[in-house]
Amino acid sequence: MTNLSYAQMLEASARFIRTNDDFIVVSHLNPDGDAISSTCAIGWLLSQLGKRYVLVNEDLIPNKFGYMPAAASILRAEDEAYRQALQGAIISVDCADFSRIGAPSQLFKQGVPFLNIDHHPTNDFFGTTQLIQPTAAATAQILYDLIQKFELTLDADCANALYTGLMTDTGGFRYSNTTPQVMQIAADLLVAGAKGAWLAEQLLETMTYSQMDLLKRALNQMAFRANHTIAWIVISLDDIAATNAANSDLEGLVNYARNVEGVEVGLLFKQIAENQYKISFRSSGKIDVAKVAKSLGGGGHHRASGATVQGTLAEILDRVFAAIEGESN
Ligand SMILES: [Mn+2]
Repeated sequence: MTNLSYAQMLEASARFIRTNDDFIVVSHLNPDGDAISSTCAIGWLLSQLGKRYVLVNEDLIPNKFGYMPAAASILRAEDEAYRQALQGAIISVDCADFSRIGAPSQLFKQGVPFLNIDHHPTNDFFGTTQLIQPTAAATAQILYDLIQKFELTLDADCANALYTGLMTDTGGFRYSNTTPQVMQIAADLLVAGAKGAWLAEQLLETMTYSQMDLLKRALNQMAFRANHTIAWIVISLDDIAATNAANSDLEGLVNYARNVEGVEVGLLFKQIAENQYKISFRSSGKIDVAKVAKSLGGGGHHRASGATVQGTLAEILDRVFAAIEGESN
């Protein structure tokens, strides 16, 4: 933990970037729009400052993010270029805890300077320098503030990246985290050249065939309990194989459960192994699903969280519903 104010953390982070020359930038596995755009935005900042850096992620970057030029340069942990860059200072973006970095972290050297930039309230302040702002809608919002510490002019590439993170983490500027400040930053990014309508079409409207196929299966077997206040969807390994769905094709699926009238918690159970499920929680606000997820070994935000749980589906359903009921009392 740190007692620094947000302004002091921004100052310390700017100093961290100025005083190091070589960087490794990482984000969480199964990266979403905010993770990828934040990685790209840090890359943009470091390139503007003439620093040496590599961007790396455990997973492949979905093609739909290819409009961010830096996305193509994001390495995998097994890439030689990554192994050669391992002396650098580390910057992690959008990771609530160290384990979320996944495979790239296994090669980190002990004792290197480590800047942890994130907006998850469950962030455990790993690293040597922290820039944590739980009231920020997205890590991209924090990066916008950080970039202001340098005398740089935003260009369209950086604006598109930051806008991507803001737009995706606010559900298209609809969630309660869409503050006046978020809209002011978004307006500034549009002025700087972000293609707002195109990004919304590309990231929020367009569906892949696999995504639609999977959605048909998901809706067919959506189930309810507790007077229709809880709705859930199970996606099995068979569903994923039959529809040839990528991780990114499951994005947003949980919202169909949450969006049903009267539902307080929507859940998605995604099978990842015979007896292992990744659970996504979405709350309409009454129930703090960050606490529910944390009680199951996961984490996240008040209205959106996740956990990975071992057991048979029947056992897991029992545990999860008990945890939700415990939180709603
Ligand atoms: Mn985020």
